[in-house]
Amino acid sequence: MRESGTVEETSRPAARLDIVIVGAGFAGLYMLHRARALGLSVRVFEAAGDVGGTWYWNRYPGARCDVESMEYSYQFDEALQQEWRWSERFATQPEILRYANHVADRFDLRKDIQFDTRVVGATYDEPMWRVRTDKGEEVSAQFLVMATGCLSCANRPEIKGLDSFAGPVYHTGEWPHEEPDFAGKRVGVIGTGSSAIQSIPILAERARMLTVFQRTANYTVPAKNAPLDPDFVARIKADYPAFRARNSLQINAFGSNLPRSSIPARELSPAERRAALEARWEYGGLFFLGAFGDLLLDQAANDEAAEFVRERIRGSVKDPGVARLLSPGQIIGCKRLCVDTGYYATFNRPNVRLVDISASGIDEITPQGVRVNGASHELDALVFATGFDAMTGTLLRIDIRGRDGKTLQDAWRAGPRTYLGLSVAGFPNLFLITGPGSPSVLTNMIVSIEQHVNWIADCIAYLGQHGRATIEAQPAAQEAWVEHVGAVADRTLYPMCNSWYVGANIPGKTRVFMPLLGFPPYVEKCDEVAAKGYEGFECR
Ligand code: N01
Repeated sequence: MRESGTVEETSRPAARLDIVIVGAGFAGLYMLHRARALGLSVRVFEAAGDVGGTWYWNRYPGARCDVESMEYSYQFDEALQQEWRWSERFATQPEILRYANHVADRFDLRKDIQFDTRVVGATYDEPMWRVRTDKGEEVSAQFLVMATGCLSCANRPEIKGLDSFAGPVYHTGEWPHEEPDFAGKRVGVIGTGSSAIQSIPILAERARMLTVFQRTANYTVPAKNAPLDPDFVARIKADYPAFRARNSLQINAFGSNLPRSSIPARELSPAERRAALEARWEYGGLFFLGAFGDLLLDQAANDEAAEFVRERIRGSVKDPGVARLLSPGQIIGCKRLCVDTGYYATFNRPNVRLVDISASGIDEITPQGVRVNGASHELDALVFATGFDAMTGTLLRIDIRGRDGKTLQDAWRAGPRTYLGLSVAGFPNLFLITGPGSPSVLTNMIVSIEQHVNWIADCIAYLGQHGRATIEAQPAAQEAWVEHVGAVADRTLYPMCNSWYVGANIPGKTRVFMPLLGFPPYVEKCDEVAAKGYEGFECR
């Protein structure tokens, strides 16, 4: 692991490179590994002080993954997947960060990573990209790969008086390395998404008083987390590739241990529907959404699952008024489903208070606390669990300019437009890893990352073998792809609520359903495009 605050001695190549990679999370680390194997000169720029991406920043209390740990890891190296040992069914943030560090050490990746350096701009100056950093440095590279993550631009809502607050203010997505001491403190949490739902039960144990400001109640299902059973691990490790292959055939690229049911709710009796929901609730985790084949396609099927969760909330929360406020009304699963340990029961604690801001919002933040509907809530510390400008935020805050100086901001004014979520017309040799228009956030991210990195590495190798210097998406192929992504989403209930999938959490953001549903057909399409000599791309 890297000593914090130091810059590794590197075998830094000259400022003219084959490839620049932005980000040293799981995407950047593997892209670096593949680029090296191709013999390319490469540098990774990373804004953080070390590797890990989302798991470096999101170190709030209770942070853990909602994809099972036996699946949330790389599969490109059999020895790596055999030797690493996870301790729990759902891994904690510190354990996942240790894994990222292990990978960086094992493959000697750090020597090509420049930490504490943010890329602020990149301009295509044919045939090279000129990449600028916040340290005033400029390098040029033939290829530019954005491994910047989908949830890496913290959403800090503008609330009147925020700067006046006398105590410390935290954001779950940029949590300090030194754990804040909340003992004896009155702590406020704004937001009730996944980050809040994981951290609230722990903050409630640490703080004297915890006040939760809720704009929209969210559905969450119990994780049923537990130490990993050694026999279960041994069975998977006996043929890890087969387990990976089964998972990659799932719509979300995970969960073959309990696949999504293919039977629509209407073909089941009421007792069978109830039994399916109960079994999945007991199993724990995101599997709940797989209870019916049409849970995210049919309103009636969805209503039944939603009502099942509301019943569980009424069963857990003693105060009926609080239970009512915690009960969501929207489609279940159309905002990302949350996975928790003890969330609803936390509201039975005498030191936890729920404040409904759905109608009034927050009036203002004062030096002493938060005012809602004229009532003051006095606080010593404030936690923003307000999420991210998802999928596009991190890319658009970098000044990326393609052919003829056209900015990415301009190209995406009406929402992100990509071909395969990998490439943007007018931006030659720019690759996005898990970009909008790819399955990304609707899948096991590490599986999607590996698929993208493999595709990009193969593409770069192909260009070299065929004496081509550039690849660029054709505008017509891109338009057809954007239409396809929208059409797939429109067949489901997904676009119907105000989720970050459609950008609804960011005022003024164009409403577009950004990820593509369905991992297996997507992989098939990417493979077909490559097999046809990069169909839909211009290679010169
Ligand atoms: O963010 P969110 P998150 N005033 O956007 C509220 C992944 N993740 O960091 O719903 C008041 O989900 C907002 O309210 P509303 C996962 O993909 C995974 O929790 O917009 N409130 C909402 O309640 C997840 O989906 C894991 O009305 C405001 C909350 O803040 C994604 O990251 C763990 C507000 C934001 O919820 C993001 O999760 C954590 C305002 N101005 C995260 N603005 C796991 O693997 C926003 N809110 C388990």
